[in-house]
Amino acid sequence: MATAYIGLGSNLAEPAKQIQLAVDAIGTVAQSRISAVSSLYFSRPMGPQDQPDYMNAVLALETELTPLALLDALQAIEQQAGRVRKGNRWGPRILDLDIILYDAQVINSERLIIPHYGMTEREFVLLPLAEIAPQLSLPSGELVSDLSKAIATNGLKIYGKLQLN
Ligand code: ATP
Ligand code: 87Y
Ligand code: MG
Ligand code: MG
Repeated sequence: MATAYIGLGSNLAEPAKQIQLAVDAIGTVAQSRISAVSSLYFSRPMGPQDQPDYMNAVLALETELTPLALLDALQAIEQQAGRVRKGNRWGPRILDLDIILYDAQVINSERLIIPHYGMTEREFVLLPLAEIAPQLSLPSGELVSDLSKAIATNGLKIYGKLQLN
């Protein structure tokens, strides 16, 4: 059994609702069980600014799926939510599910880079992750709580709670 940390993001079509629906859907993924879920966070868009504000969260998933099988399951949930990939990679989206960490594995393949390449610079990943796993270490040895204390909040705030059904 592995522990994967998944980042959730949405800035279209009632983002708070999309994040809760995604938590519900991840709860039905085969051979997997959600063991922790962060608060729901409001965040300002990072990268391209000409898009709506975001809702973000992070959850921990105990899973027997391989990293690629987990990516397939998460991409199916993105599709089911109605995500449409337009030309610009970092444009607005109804749902984004990224694998942040998968145990202490380091993966650099065409479809999958783990740890997620942006995790240490993104407050909307690090602060929710620190809420549920402050003592977690990255494969590099860095401690999540140390990284989260060093990052600017950029307006990130707790917006509400998510239900684990
Ligand atoms: P970013 O990756 O900067 O957060 P994004 O989430 O908007 O941007 P997507 O369009 O969701 O990017 O994904 C583009 C591709 O990234 C996917 O097709 C997937 O194969 C690849 N990818 C690589 N590493 C990961 C990962 N750790 N989690 C999810 N997707 C990944
Ligand atoms: N929340 C996000 O979930 C989010 N996600 C992104 C990509 O997955 C982007 C780009 C669109 N920004 C996001 N902002 C918030 N608040 C991330 C990015 C940051 C810096 C350089 C390039 C891309
Ligand atoms: Mg992303
Ligand atoms: Mg993504």
